[in-house]
Amino acid sequence: MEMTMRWYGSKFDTVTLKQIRQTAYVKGVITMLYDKQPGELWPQDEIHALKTEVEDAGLHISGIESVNVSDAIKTGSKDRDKDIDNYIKSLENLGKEDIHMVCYNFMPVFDWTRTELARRRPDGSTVLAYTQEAVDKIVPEKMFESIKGEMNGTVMPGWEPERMAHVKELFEMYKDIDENKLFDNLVYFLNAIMPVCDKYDINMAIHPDDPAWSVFGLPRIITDKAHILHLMQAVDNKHNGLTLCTGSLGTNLGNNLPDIIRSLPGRIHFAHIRNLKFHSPTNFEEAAHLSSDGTFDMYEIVKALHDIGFDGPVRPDHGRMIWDEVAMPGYGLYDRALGAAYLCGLFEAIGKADRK
Ligand code: DNO
Repeated sequence: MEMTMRWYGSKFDTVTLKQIRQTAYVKGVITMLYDKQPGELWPQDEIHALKTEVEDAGLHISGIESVNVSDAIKTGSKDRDKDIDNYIKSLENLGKEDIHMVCYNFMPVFDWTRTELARRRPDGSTVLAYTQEAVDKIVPEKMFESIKGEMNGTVMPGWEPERMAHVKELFEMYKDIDENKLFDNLVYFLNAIMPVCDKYDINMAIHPDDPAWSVFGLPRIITDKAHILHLMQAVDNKHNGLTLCTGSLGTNLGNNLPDIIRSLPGRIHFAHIRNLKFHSPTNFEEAAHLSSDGTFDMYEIVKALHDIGFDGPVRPDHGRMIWDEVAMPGYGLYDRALGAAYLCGLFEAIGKADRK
């Protein structure tokens, strides 16, 4: 595995490449052209400029998160083929720049959903949190308004104001889309892009739905082992793989994370590792990475990744906001750096114990 950190680009991130570079065990960043809208073409010169900036700081690009998929592709509406053409060209441009891993999601309207961005924990740190009760009380159009004030002035991925201004129309687009249609549209999309992925050896890593169940009545299809295996079989190409996101799949306490990992040898291309603390099955908050602070056994998760020979990029996912840092919720430097150190320790210990 390779330890990485997500970086949104110098225009958007409070964390600098220099700080990431000095986090000794992090050699790569997961980044993106953050101002591109879903469906927009990623020009090669812009990718090249981003790559040069990262490499000038002594790091490299380990993968992209995300090249976002447009709602036309997700709903299969009339602009889908145009948007898929742009997606293919964007992948080609990434391949030409020697970038071989792309994370994306197929969640309708909202990307990940949280109801609080700064829940205070007993130690005074703040974290992202979710309660189903809060979602059930709110109309979807008000969702963005309700969390906007806690974004610390940043633009959060999946919650771009440009998209959120059209939430009503977005919901309208999905009114006839059920799980089966959404799944078919995903398969159509993957079949269309597999040739360019084969040509440039690009691993596509779908991000699970977060939380791993339907919100606001919208269909969700990447929620558990059965759905993931179904997708792997429907497009049986090694470039069609998963982002193993413990914090997303783990929202459903019925999901056995080590078992999901062990069922996917060769198909996990990227790992997001973080912990959650549950107060009830539908009320949880993000915790520090270590096992004892939350619900998941991080040793078992890392051990399963090690045992299947996972060798892709890993990133410590959302961190708590600690030490008075002001940053994009979940994406401050301090707690993610602590998380990366802890995860590197687990990977090193498990790897060495295995060789003895
Ligand atoms: C949130 C992230 C997601 C993720 C996308 C992948 O912090 O994990 O926004 O990047 O779902 O496309």
